[in-house]
Amino acid sequence: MEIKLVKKVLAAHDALAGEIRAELSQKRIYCVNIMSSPGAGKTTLLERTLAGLAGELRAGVIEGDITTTNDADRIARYGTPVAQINTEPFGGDCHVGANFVKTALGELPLDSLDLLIIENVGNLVCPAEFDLGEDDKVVVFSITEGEDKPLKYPLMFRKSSACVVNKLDLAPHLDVDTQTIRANVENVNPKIRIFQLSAKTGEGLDPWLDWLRERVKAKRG
Ligand SMILES: Nc1nc2c(ncn2[C@@H]2O[C@H](COP(=O)(O)OP(=O)(O)O)[C@@H](O)[C@H]2O)c(=O)[nH]1
Ligand SMILES: [Mg+2]
Repeated sequence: MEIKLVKKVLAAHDALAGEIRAELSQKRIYCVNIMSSPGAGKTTLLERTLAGLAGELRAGVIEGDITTTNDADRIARYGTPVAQINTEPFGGDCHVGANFVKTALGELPLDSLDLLIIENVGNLVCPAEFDLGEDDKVVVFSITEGEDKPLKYPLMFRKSSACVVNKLDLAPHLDVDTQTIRANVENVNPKIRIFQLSAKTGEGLDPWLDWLRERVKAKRG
């Protein structure tokens, strides 16, 4: 009985994700869902990305957090349309659900966007389980998290088209081997595209921006 109910809820969720995908496709908006542990650098990467693509691509952002509007406030400074989702009033979900995205879409000027970025709730497990109608999932992984985490939390890496290995500027101060991180990410997903960069300094950002430009262009047709 209980299992049937869970199946029904998940089917309803996936149907909603399908509606979102259809709506975004019809409007030719490329959508990327950015996921990571708390603090890996999603918002900092977004800030760099928005600055790097300013005047070139029209971006909108959906900010997912359990509570606070901190990240939406950071993004709004770039003049980017942003919709904040807080999950706390609805049980404090550890991920963004398709229902939240559907509501947030109503707050964004979709007819004037090329690119929609969803910053998911900080969590290395749950967000990977949900289809949001996005074109790509991307995992941000900070080199401070430990080389073995892609092996221990493989689902997010498996589901992602790209992995941004962040905080490269800290490498000289840490006992961490970035090649081992790379090998571990590729071990769980041999097809994943890996970008090594520092969202703080901007080092290594260009290949990531180029990848996004290509994806947006492909969606525009
Ligand atoms: N040294 C360093 N710190 C970073 C980098 N990217 C983000 N941070 C810092 O990490 C903390 C969390 O970043 P934030 O973007 O809020 O992470 P989020 O929780 O994933 O959105 C902040 O103090 C950032 O300044 C980076 O590339 N290098
Ligand atoms: Mg954030």
